[in-house]
Amino acid sequence: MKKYLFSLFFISFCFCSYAESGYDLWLRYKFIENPVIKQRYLSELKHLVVLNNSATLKAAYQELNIGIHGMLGLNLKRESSVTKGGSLVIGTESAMDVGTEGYKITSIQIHNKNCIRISGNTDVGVLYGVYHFLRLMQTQQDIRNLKLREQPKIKLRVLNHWDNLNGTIERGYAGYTIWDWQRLPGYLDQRYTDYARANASIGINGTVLNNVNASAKSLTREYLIKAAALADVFRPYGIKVYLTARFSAPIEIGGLKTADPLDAAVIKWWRDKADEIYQYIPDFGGFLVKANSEGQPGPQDYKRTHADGANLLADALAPHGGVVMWRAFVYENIKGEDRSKQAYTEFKKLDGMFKKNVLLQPKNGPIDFQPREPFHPLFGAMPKTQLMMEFQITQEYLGFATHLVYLAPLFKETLTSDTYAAGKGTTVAKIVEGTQEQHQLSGIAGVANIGSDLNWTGHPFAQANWYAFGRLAWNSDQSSASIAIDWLKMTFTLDRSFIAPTLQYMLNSRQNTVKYMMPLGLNHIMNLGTHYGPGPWDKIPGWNAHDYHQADAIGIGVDRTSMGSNAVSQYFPSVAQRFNDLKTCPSDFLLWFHHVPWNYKMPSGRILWEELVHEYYSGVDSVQKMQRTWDQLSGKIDQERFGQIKQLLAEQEREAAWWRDGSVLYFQSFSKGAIPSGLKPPSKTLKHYQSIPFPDRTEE
Ligand code: BDP
Repeated sequence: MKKYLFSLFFISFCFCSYAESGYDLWLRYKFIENPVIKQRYLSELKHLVVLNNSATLKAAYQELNIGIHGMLGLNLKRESSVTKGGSLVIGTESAMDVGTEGYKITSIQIHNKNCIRISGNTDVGVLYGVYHFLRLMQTQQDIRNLKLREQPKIKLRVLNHWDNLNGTIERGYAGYTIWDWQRLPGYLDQRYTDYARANASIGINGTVLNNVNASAKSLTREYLIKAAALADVFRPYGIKVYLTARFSAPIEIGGLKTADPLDAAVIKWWRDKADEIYQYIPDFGGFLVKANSEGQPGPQDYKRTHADGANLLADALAPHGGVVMWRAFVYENIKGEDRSKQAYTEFKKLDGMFKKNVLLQPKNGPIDFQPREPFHPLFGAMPKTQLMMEFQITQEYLGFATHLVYLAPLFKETLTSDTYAAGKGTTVAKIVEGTQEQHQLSGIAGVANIGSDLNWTGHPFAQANWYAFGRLAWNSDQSSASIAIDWLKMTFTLDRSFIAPTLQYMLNSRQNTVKYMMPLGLNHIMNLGTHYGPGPWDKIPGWNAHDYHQADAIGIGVDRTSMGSNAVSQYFPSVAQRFNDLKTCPSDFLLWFHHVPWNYKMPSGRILWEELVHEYYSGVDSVQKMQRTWDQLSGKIDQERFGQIKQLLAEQEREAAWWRDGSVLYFQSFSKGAIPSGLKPPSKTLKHYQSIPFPDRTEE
């Protein structure tokens, strides 16, 4: 018992010792100063009854203890039955209508005593309920007369870590990997538990530990044992471990001559490998695979299809209940075809050919995590295939960990898009949830923004993107604002005079960033090497930014209409027609689908050239406004994070102006238009902006 209490103390000490460094994320459990609320909570929470015994309920109990101790200064002993009023009772019940991960939080009379009961069919459901309850307290909600019922809409809610075995992270901007491969399995960093707590608190139930550009080494015994140690830490928190599988692993670590998916020795190799993995990790989630994409090996190397490749792995995992998440991010295979069309061309014809334990994972849009993309046309186009969503939480194309960009509006924009696949209202969310076609499996993945930085994500506000991804993966009906409010209250303060302005600029931040980077549907015009800073002029072997904007003396944008590449035809007719017609195409996607004359009259009354310039300028203005607002918030939160954010906003402003001035001058060299009156022309020449060196910390 003593040892137990000590470890509890140790956990809470570790999690809270860095005052306001950001390490505590949204699980700060700040002491409640308001005497009325505190008193009310104290009267409701006198006893803590834990009905079942399991590692997960132990974790739930520990979390309640950390939380209640932090917020109320109270240490509640673990009791096993209700004897008094004011008991918080946690435990499973049978046959509840909340599925395997859902829960209920109810104010209820037990043996004539007033209690709050958190229950689910499974321990992990109860754990999720506990985190919800703690959120109610952290945001100081009324905990009387509770009648809450929650159940996730998507089954697999997964983080994708693009972490390499050497410690670097592809497109990671918050330091190095948190997986200490060298010291695993012997040394279990406290961070692993805190990582699991944070994820469980938002309902994440899976993590892919390594990069999609995979090393076969991660499937060797040496690394499987290390991964198993992480799985052991995560298991009580309901988180399954997955690994990326390099398609050529049978050759590289198996000594075979081929990785042909139809070869008997290859089939056996993967079966044996799966059997081996499950010996170490009995609840292993499965494989994530990037194949025949950007130089990665795959089934097409042997003239086989993506379905042949995915099914090979699916068969190996099936006896153990594992799944294959097969990525649909492919291009360049069909030379000369518009890149935005290639994944659809490749995969649509394979609909219905994947095994039951395969999920096909396209990115949210058809190109590559750009600041704004229309939804991927594969959503809706493959009704017989379980389609899983891949979002990018790490801000590869949205200012790394320097720019404040709240991504919930981006995630929601995609999920609420109507595909019209089965008529009006067939949203991307419905397809991803699997309800549209009654699929067995459903999934959503987010490329993680987590690293070894003290605050996990580099920018303090980037934590909100991890948080929002989890909350939306659970239920995408929630609004970006309500999620941001919860996050702000738990992460910073409940002070309304802080929340109101901060919320406003969080909600506007993504659109503002689109404006100063790639307005009106522009995309892929960043520096092509680093993916940071403007590069509409950029050209490197194999890439030319011009292909993506096609600016010339007449206009700008890529013609993807029926007169051009006809990418619009990959959408269902109502959507295709809307995008195809210049008049009905939303201005957010104008230059994505159309090559538009510079003097085209926009709905605002301005001509396109002037509209474009205005977008760039108003994007930068908004960052300046954010800075001014932030300055006025001094003193409302801790100095550490206030100061960090102030500095980051200054960087963001500098870089937003770089984007604006470089892009506007470059596009001006085609449009020959003047900078509209009232806007201050860039102070330097285009050459100057083109020669600004890019930050060193890149993957190239
Ligand atoms: C691109 C990234 C690259 C990734 C690739 C992918 O630049 O580093 O490997 O996506 O998703 O956006 O596979």
